[in-house]
Amino acid sequence: MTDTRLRRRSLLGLPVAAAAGSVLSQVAPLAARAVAGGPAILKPLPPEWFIDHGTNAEMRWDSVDPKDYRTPQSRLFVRNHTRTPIIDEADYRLRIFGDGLSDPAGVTLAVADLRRRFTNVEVTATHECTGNGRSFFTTQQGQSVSGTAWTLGAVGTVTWQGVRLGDVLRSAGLRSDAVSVLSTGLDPSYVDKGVDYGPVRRPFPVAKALDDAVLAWGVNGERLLPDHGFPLRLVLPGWVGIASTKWLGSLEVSRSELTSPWNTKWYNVDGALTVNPVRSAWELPRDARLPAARKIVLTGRSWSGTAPIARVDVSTDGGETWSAARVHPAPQPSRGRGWSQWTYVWRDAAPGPHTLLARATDGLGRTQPDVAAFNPSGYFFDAVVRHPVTVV
Ligand SMILES: Nc1nc2c(c(=O)[nH]1)N[C@H]1C(S)=C(S)[C@@H](COP(=O)(O)O)O[C@H]1N2
Ligand SMILES: [Mo]
Repeated sequence: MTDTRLRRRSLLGLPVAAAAGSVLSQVAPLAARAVAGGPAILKPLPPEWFIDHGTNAEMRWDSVDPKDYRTPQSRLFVRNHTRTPIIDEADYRLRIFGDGLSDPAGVTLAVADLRRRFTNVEVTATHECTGNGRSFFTTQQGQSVSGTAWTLGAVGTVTWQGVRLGDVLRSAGLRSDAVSVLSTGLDPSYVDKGVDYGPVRRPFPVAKALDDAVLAWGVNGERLLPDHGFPLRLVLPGWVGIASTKWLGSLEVSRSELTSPWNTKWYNVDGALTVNPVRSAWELPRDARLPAARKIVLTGRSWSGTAPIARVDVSTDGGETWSAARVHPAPQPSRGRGWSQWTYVWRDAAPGPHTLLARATDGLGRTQPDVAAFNPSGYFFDAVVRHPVTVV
């Protein structure tokens, strides 16, 4: 579907000149405007918390507080295809339409309607970009890939507040033969090498919508920040970050398979990517200098898109020998959607350089390989990362 802004406005059934008088009104979608000439990300990005990648910002693992299971929204990574739009909640409506509904004209809902009419739910889940770890294809495997050179910080774990998408679709008249839902964002169109691909949008199966998808207005008990999708975003727990459309403008429900470049051209390796792989990170800077001690307490986290982490094995000698880390019980049981924290006590470490490794295995036996499967876009780097440190 070619979802031009004009079409979106007319679908919403609201006047085109919503922001009459402003130059932005000619280019910005209804109820959304990017800050022309301003930063692509609006929240503060202190360098001790974030690595700046332009329109994207990566969480520094060495800034993670081992006492805090969840990632504060202020510290959550940001991945923007274009820039964060400012949306006025008073004007905002979510449009749900399509031939997968008993009345294809569908429904229009404000966030307040969702909050009032449907059971409010919370889901704690690890939220991660498909390209997390991408830079290691190059630095660890010598391969050249395109895209943001994330290390391992395009990930966080948060508790989302919202309503079940399944409840909303059923109340909107979901037909039993509906198969596909296409979510579309209200951010500016994505233009790459002179081609305008339209706004970020991605289809997913009705089965996922009915399983555990959430329409979220909150994170960790706060309202969503503009950068994370205010006033409403989609959340597909356990799935690749691109599946969780921010600034959700519409949901098209269809009796036939819908597609978009975001599941055919991008985020696709022999098929659209859906469930996140298993990965692990140390809560340390790269090249950390660790003061010599009889016991050095090391911490980290591991996560998987499908199941809770069952075990984590670590090596402090570049992979020669391995020991089990102590995996902490999850404080936020939520169908095992969140990450696991772990601790390893490193005894009698000799001064000098060392390479730390961590390999997690989830409850379905999925684990981390030594070498990640190459793909030119550098998705799903799930190999064990070699983490250099020096004991001083
Ligand atoms: N509308 C819209 N939704 C989007 C994106 C975007 O650019 N526009 N980026 C996607 C990608 S690739 C990721 S990884 C997550 C990032 O969510 P966050 O910025 O809230 O951490 O949002 C997804 N949803
Ligand atoms: Mo992403």
